Amino acid sequence: MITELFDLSGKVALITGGTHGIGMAIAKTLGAAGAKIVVNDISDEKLASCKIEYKEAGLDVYTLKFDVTSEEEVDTGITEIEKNVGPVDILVNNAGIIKRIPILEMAVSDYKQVIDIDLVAPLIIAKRVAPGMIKRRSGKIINMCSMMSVYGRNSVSAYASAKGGLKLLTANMTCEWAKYNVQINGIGPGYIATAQTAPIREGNHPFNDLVMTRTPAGRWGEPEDVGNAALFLASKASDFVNGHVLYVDGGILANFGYVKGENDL
Ligand code: NAP
Ligand code: GCO
Repeated sequence: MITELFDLSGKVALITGGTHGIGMAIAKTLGAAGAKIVVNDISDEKLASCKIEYKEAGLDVYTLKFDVTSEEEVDTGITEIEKNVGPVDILVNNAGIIKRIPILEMAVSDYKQVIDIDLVAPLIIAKRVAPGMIKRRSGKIINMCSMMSVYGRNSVSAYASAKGGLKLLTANMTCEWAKYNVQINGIGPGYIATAQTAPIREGNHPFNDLVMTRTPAGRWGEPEDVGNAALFLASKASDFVNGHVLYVDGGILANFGYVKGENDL
């Protein structure tokens, strides 16, 4: 049956930063496909409140607090997951931050914090779970990249540096681990309506016009759009897809832009 391709029954999926936003959408989608869901965050409050939302979606999730940048906390967290839920079959490195600061105004410490969370943390967690995947000759790793893995723009230098690096870290994980039947891919969302983009989306922010003009689909993406792509990369349907970044962007990367007008030139 074609649906068996997307059946995640019996699989354990860890989604970092899964208490809201894109991470929650991914977790809900993978849970609906049968996976046992584990979400992490650094906020006790968000870990507690998300359980209610997941329950309303018919999902019992295992929640775990750890800072994805801490090797010690990651090791302790994964050990707890392996003991209480099972070995991690699907890792979604979703947790991430952005700081919108022009380069000359940005403290190097700000740059390093974004790199630590958005680029080094996916490495830390993948290094902890990949050995088990390699031993079992089965695993899926999904790194949350961005259209900023290939584009820059004013004020997001740290973020684009991290997401660009994550695109190539995904490629290098593939070079070393694909031979063990581990598939490592990225997802590159375009502009998605979440808390992270609220500052440049809400209150008639002019950035809205830019997103509408540059996105051929003519809308902001929804977290569920990304969740659907994650289901493909977490399932048997993508067993020969490796080192790839799947852009979920409404066509923005395909579009140089156009002049608004009668002929949309
Ligand atoms: P979001 O609403 O800001 O959620 C980010 C999540 O990461 C939050 O749950 C946050 O926890 C968690 N997190 C941050 N630092 C952490 C740490 N040190 N340890 C553990 N968890 C941590 O962002 P989003 O829009 O859902 O985006 C999710 C991912 O998609 C990010 O990697 C982002 O870069 C990427 N992305 C987003 C867009 C977009 O348009 N929204 C586009 C492309 C890529 P707290 O809330 O407790 O801080
Ligand atoms: C920004 C946005 C973007 C999105 C996303 C686009 O300030 O330009 O936050 O960076 O988060 O990464 O794909």
